[in-house]
Order: sequence, then C-alpha cells, then structure tokens
Amino acid sequence: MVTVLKLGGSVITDKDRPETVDSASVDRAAATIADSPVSDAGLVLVHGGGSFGHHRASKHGLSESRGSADATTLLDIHEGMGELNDAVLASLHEHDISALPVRPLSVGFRDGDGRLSFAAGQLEAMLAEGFVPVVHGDVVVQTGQGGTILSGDEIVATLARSLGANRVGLCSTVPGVLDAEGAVIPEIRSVEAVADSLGESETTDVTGGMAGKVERMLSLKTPASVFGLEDLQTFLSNGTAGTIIR
Ligand code: IP8
Repeated sequence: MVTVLKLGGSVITDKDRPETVDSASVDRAAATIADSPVSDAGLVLVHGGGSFGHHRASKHGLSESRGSADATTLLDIHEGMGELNDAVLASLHEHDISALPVRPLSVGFRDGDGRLSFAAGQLEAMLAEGFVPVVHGDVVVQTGQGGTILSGDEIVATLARSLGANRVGLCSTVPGVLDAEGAVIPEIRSVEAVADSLGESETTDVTGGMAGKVERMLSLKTPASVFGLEDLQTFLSNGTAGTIIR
C-alpha cells in the first residue's frame, strides 16, 4: 500500500515571515507519522514551499508558467527549498523515520507543453528498502522556458498516478476545503460546485492556492483528502479526513 502525503508549506513554515520553519508543527507532524504504521508500509512525503519557496519565487517573478533561464535564479529557489527540506528531514530523523530526500530539480523536467516527467523508479526502490522519500516543491527545467516552479500538489498528483497510490492526503492549515461560511465541505466532485468558496490565498502563493489543489486532486483516480494537522492521525489510520475530493 502506498500513501502519498503532502505537508503544506503553510503548515511547516510561517508563510508570512521569510525563511521561518514552524518547528512545533513539523515536530507534531513527524511525531504523528512516527506513531503510525504507515511510515513502515510505503509512505511518500511531499512538502510545499511555504515562506522558503514562495517568497523567493515571487521575488524572481517565477511561477508554474513563467520561467527563467538564469541558473543563479533557479539555484536561489532550489537552495531555499533545500534548507526547508533539511529541516523536515532532521525532524523526521529525530522521530526515527528512515527519511531520504528526493530533489525534483535533479529527477524531473517539463516538456514544451508543460507536461511533467518525474522519475518514479528511484522512489519505488526507496520504498522497497523501507525508506520514506521526502520530495518537495522546487524549480524544474522546462523546454523553451529555462526553469519553472513545480508545486508540491503537482508532484503529489504525478506520483499518486505513477506509484499507484492507495491513499492521497494534503495536510493543510485549514481543516478541509471551506465553504463561504467557513464550514468544511465534506465531499467535492467538481470544481464548479465549489467555485465560489475557492478564493485567493491570503499569503504569497505562486502556485494557485486551494483552487489549484482541488483541480489537481479531481484529476486523480484515487480519492484525495484535504485536512488540518489535528486530523493527520485520522488520515493515517483511516485513509480519509476533512474534505474528500473524488
Ligand atoms: O508550496 C511551491 O510548492 P507548493 C514550491 O507545494 C516553490 O505550491 C519553490 C515555490
């Protein structure tokens, strides 16, 4: 059984303050994962950019569709994400999780139409050896554009397909996708049905916020859950929590 779980950038960092890890939340997530049998049974972790990726991407004017051919620009964003990845790995290791980094700039790319290729073989090999791969939003080379931003959500969708994931979860700062009154929408089957509720993200986010998440998860065969950190344990035990997108 393969579980693909994303820890949202706004969960693991303070998204309003550049380069600030939310150590308490990272530790809480790591402790919850360590307590779950999922960490020994095929878990792929993906994390977002938070205040490490989005501030640098926005400073350089990069997004999923706007690239740069300047290697130092791409490296600046990649290095920021590397720092965050190191902090997440350190916390996972403190909780005895056999986590190893997988850095998208070195294993993924987009073609000229924006289609992502992401090598799944090494992830499968890691899983087979009992490791927990920890992938993150990053920059990737794109034909004709230099490099563009790759969001953790797109990585989740791509890996869920290529690894045939049985469970897909997006751990967010909110307890699910919220309606206009702030209540959790239990199930989403089309983006149109919830279009009014999916506003703009309040923090710097170059990859589309909640609307982009919902659209990507709707494209999967496996139902995906969006939930808050307080429901991570529920998701890891039951396979669903918060809002289910199917
Ligand atoms: O936070 C974005 O990943 P996301 C990654 O999952 C960068 O959208 C580098 C901004």
